[in-house]
Formats: sequence, structure tokens, C-alpha cells
Amino acid sequence: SSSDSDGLTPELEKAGLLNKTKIAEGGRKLRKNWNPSWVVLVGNSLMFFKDPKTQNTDSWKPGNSCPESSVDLRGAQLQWANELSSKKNVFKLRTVTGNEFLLQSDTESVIREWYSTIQKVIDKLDKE
Ligand code: I3S
Repeated sequence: SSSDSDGLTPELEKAGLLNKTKIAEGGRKLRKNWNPSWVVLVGNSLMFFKDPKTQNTDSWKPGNSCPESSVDLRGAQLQWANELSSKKNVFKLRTVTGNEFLLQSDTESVIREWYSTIQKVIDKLDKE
């Protein structure tokens, strides 16, 4: 990890571009709207920023702006969800508040790494 373990600054675990759609909000189903998203895993939070390629500024950079949305991973659940989409390499993230997201990459190794990294954070939080 790139940050100092001072116990105050959350550690950057992972960042990268994934396709994302929110499919439920507080347990209520939403219409899919897939978009590329710059996903950043820091500490206990998964943060979604606008795709840098669709932006004309550096405002997506963590520190320069707020994320579009942020997910608390405590108590969250991950599962592979290829049956929920015609796209391949899809998993579902469900938060304790009943928000559900699908995350997808055309590259299997990329989505597998995201899955296992997020799962490790969830497991760590479960033990606290
Ligand atoms: O699971 P669905 O509802 O078939 O998901 C597809 C639709 O949401 C579609 O939008 P419209 O129904 O508004 O045209 C999206 O464009 C597709 O991407 C969704 O399916 P995939 O299989 O890509 O997740």
C-alpha cells in the first residue's frame, strides 16, 4: 500500500476503471444505467468517481473532488452475478442499507482482483 500506516489516513487499497450500474436503492429496484466509473477502494469505503475520460478536468482525482457516491463496506455482501446481466464478469455488491450495485469488466482478471480485494475488506470488517 502506498500510504503510511499512521492509523489516521485510510489506506488506498485499489483504484481503477469498471463499468457500474446501481440496481437497487434501499431495497427498491432501479432501472439499470451502465456507465464507466473510476472506482477507488480506500479504507472501509468504495468510492465512485466520474470516468476521467468523459471529463475535461482533473476533478475526478481523489482530493480534488467529492466522489459521485460512496459505499460503506461494513456488513456488505458480494456475489458473482452473471445471471443478472448479459455482460460477462459481473458481480453484485449489496450494502447493509439495501443499495445494490453491479460492477463489471471485460477483463476477467481485473474483475477477479476487485472481487477478492473488496471481499478481504468485508471479511476484515466482519471480524472487528
Ligand atoms: O436486466 P435488463 O433490464 O435487461 O438490463 C438491460 C436494460 O436495463 C437496458 O436498458 P433499457 O431497458 O433502458 O434499454 C440496458 O441498456 C442494458 O445494458 C441492460 O442489460 P445488461 O444485460 O447490459 O446488464
